Amino acid sequence: MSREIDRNEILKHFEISPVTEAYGNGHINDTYLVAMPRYILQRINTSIFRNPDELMENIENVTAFLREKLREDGGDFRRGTLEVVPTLEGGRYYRVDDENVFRVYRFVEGTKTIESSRTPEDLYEAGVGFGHFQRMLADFPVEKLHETIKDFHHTPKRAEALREAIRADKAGRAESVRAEIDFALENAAWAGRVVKGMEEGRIPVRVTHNDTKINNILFDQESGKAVCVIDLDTVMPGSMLYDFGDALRIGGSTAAEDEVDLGQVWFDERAFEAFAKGYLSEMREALTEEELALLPMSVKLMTYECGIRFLTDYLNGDTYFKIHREHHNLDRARNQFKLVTDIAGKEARLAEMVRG
Ligand code: ADP
Ligand code: GN1
Ligand code: MG
Repeated sequence: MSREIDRNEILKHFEISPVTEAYGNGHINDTYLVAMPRYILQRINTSIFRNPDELMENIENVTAFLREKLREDGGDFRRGTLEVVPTLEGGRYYRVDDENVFRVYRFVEGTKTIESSRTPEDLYEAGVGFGHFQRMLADFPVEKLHETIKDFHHTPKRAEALREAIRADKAGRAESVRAEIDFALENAAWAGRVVKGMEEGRIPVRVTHNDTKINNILFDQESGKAVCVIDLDTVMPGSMLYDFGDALRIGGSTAAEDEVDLGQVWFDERAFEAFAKGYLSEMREALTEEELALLPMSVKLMTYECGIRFLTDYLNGDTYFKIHREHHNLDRARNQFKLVTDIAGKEARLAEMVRG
């Protein structure tokens, strides 16, 4: 944050107030329960999401749609979707200045996120969660959605951005990462597969989440079931292959995204099997033959794409992803490329799992 912001001052601008109600059956005193719902306050990253109006319009539209769906289906409409809390003026965010734009969500109670050490059961549930999210949004009018980050998963354009970063070599690092650059460029040939399929109308354009890290699902603390898909900033028109592949990029790896000991970084076929089973329990009917056939490839594709994004950022001098140590982005890129190679060797087996 560029300057000190008093968060309590910010909160005064939102429609947040404790709710009281008469409580109990006492005969003497007047007793009230003060229900003080919890909230999440978030500063929107406006250097990445440059148009908060469009961003919040997307989120408002999608969450209102989901709430209605959940109500119709008898689902948990209170916890099953995010709920934007308006400002006193009825706005969807409060702006202090260009860098300090805040929003508030209702806190989804009784849930947890899973950051690491995922079991097959967790992955099955994550698959159900993301699959259900997509199924509920199947008839959302896709043309209503703004593209909050242009060409977010356009892998060939990501490869072009890498080439540009190599040419510019702003941080003077290109020579030291020749091997990674070679790997990235050698693999660029197949990376247009999904984008091309969409452009040619063979792969359907759907409403997709586009950032399906496992920690973007809230799971019920008691039952472990997926309750709510969060982090809706990148909900845009896209391919379901983006969401499927991206979830397993993280969920299917035996190590963290920035593990430097590559001997520990493998793609876990059982994780794929569990996630795919959950996802397909919601989505199998809706998918085309081509989408089904491309599920294994989508994991390799999204892992490759993320790898080249990390490498590009490294070459540009670490301006996009937050880093916590020197060469962090390079470590991440190497890690993702190791996974790409491992997934490639396992694709045939993964395809068998999809066929069931
Ligand atoms: P980022 O874009 O930085 O990943 P998220 O929107 O995913 O931000 O929020 C970060 C974390 O905050 C989530 O992983 C989750 O643990 C928690 N969180 C966000 N929104 C809610 C909510 N409405 N209720 C409960 N927890 C939430
Ligand atoms: C970012 O914000 P977060 O951590 O959920 C990125 C994703 C990448 C991911 C890599 C808007 O996700 O696309 O896959 O890092 N989000 C954006 O860990 O660029
Ligand atoms: Mg998140």
